[in-house]
Amino acid sequence: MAAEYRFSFGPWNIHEGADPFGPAVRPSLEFAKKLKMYKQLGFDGVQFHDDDAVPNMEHVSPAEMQRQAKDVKKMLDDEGLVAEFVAPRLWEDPRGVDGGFTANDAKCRDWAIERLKRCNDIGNALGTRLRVLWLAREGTYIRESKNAIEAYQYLLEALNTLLRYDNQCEIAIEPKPNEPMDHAYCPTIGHAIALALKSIDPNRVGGLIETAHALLAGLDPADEMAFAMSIGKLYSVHLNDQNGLKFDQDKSFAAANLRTAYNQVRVLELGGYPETGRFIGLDVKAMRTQKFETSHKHLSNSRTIFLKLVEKVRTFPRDVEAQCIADRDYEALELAVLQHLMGG
Ligand code: GLO
Ligand code: MG
Repeated sequence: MAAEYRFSFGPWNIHEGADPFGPAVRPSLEFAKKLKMYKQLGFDGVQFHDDDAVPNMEHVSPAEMQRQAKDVKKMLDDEGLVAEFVAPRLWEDPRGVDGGFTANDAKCRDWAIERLKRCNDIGNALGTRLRVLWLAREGTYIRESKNAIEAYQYLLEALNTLLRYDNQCEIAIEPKPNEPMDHAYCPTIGHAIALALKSIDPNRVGGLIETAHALLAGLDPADEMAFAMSIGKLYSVHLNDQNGLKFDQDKSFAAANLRTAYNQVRVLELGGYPETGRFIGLDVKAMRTQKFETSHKHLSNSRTIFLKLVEKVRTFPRDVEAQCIADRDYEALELAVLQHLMGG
């Protein structure tokens, strides 16, 4: 019996539809109501920003923060859900305006490290060891504004500080090449893993690969995943899709390119990802035009298509594949893949 995939998403994936050019178009759904939808949609894991769990974390004592996080853990337990990870949301605070870990202002760097520690404590209260670092504003709008060599050293120091602070936590770096910054540090999984290997505990640092981010870097998401898996460092994924080089679209999985999606599933299957017990995370947005009542469909649709693609990978005729490879007839292999995807 093959291991089952487990799915997760973050509460921000059910959203009001605001974009940089216009306000919200749908009402908000309160957190408790979102939690109720997880199981119905086929999901077992919840991805968190630290302030998704404790919204006023910057303004309460450590004890109060723990208390509130424990309340959220109770809500998860009641719904039969688990927290997949917690990520420090450094990018919305005024002190993170110039990045946190790589800010030019030492006071802002200190704040970022403190916030990372508090994020970690929230993670423990929620019952997850995994921390995700999406390095949103760690980069520049203008290269001359920072010393990039120093910036990478600051990032490494942030990793090491967290590893020392909690000897059980695991860290997944989520690379992205741009947006909101013009140029972000750690644009690819290669950068993330180089830092991981240089850290004081390489066994506890890996990556989370998001489809759209790899595409924005001009790379193939399946190959990025393969690279991480080849050294046991794929700690999570953010599956979605992206229609070329434009803003980060977070479209439903496979919506723009079915073949690229198929290859991500194929590589997850080849690498035995479900056996690792790690989650298939989604990071998808509903289209802005979607009505409130159906503004969760992008989640269940992405999961449905993922599972259909698992079937496609598992039923691809291995004998045909082997023969094409033996004959070095890659045109025949290409046709076989396309026909298989098209159902015959
Ligand atoms: C944005 C990122 C973002 C992160 C999330 C978790 O481009 O994909 O959604 O995944 O904040 O850290
Ligand atoms: Mg993401």
